[in-house]
Amino acid sequence: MLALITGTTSGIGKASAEIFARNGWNLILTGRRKDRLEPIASDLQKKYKIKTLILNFDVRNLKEVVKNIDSIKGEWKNIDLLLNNAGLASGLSTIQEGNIDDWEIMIDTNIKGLLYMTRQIAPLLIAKNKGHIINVASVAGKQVYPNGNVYCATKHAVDALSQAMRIDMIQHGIRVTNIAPGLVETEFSIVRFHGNAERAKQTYSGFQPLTAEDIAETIYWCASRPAHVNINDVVITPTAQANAYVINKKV
Ligand code: NDP
Ligand code: 8X3
Repeated sequence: MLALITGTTSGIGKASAEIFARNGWNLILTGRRKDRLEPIASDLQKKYKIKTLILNFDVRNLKEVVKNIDSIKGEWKNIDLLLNNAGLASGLSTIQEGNIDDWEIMIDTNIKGLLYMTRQIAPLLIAKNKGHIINVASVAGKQVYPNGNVYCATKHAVDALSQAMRIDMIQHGIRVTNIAPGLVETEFSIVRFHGNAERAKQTYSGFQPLTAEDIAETIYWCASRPAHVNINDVVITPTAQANAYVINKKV
C-alpha cells in the first residue's frame, strides 16, 4: 500500500507517516522543510523497511504542485491514499483587526493547497477505481470560536469539500474521510502565534491536550477499515474540550 501525506515535517502528518510506515505502507512524504524530510524518510526506511519518496514543495504554489506530482513515475504512481494534512492557522484576532497577509496564507494553504493536491491525485485513484482521500479539517470546521474567523472559515471549507468529494468520488469506489480534531499539541500554535513559543504553550496549559499520535491513530484506523466501510467524519477532542470553544482549564 502507498500513501501520499502532505505536511510530514511535523505534528499530525509526521505522526501519521510513522504509523502508516509501522504498518508496512510505502510513503510519499511532502513538505517545505527539506532538511526535516530527509532524516524522517531515512529513519522510517531503516525502522520499518519501507520505501519512501520525498517531494519538497509548497502546496500553495500550483506550478510546484503540478511539477512535483507530474514527476511521480512508475510504481510511485500507484497511490492508494491521499492524506491532505498540510495546513495552518496564522494569527488570532477579530475581523476588524485581522492581518490580511495571515488571511491569504490560511486560505491559500488550507483551501487552495488542499484543492490543488486533490485535483492532481484524484485522477490517479480514479484510474484504479479505488482509493481513499482523508482530509484533516478541525472542530473549527464545525463551529467558530472567538477570533478564529478566517481559520474557522477555511476549515468549514475543508468540511464542505470532504462532503462534496464523497459525492464526486462515489461512482469510482473511492472513500473520503473528514477528520476534525480539537486541540492537539504540535507546532500548530507556534505557527499561529508567529513563533511565540510562550504564547503557544499557554494554549495547552491547564488541561491535557491531544497528541499528534492520537490523531494519527484515528487516521490509520479509518484507512485500515475493510474496503466496503467508509468512515465519513470523525470529531475528536481532548476529554477536557466539549466543543470548539468550551475547554475545561484548571488554571
Ligand atoms: P504542524 O504545524 O505541526 O504541522 C503542519 C504541517 O503542515 C507541517 O508539516 C508543515 O510543513 C505543513 N505545511 C504547512 N504549510 C504548508 C505549505 N504551504 N506547503 C506544504 N506543507 C505545509 O501542525 P499540525 O500537525 O497540528 O497540523 C496539521 C493539520 O491539522 C493542519 O491542517 C491543521 O489545521 C490541522 N489541525 C490541527 C489541530 C491542532 O490543534 N494542532 C487541530 C485540528 C486540525 P512545512 O512547514 O515543512 O511545509
Ligand atoms: C485546530 C484546533 O481549536 O486551535 O484546528 O482551532 S483550534
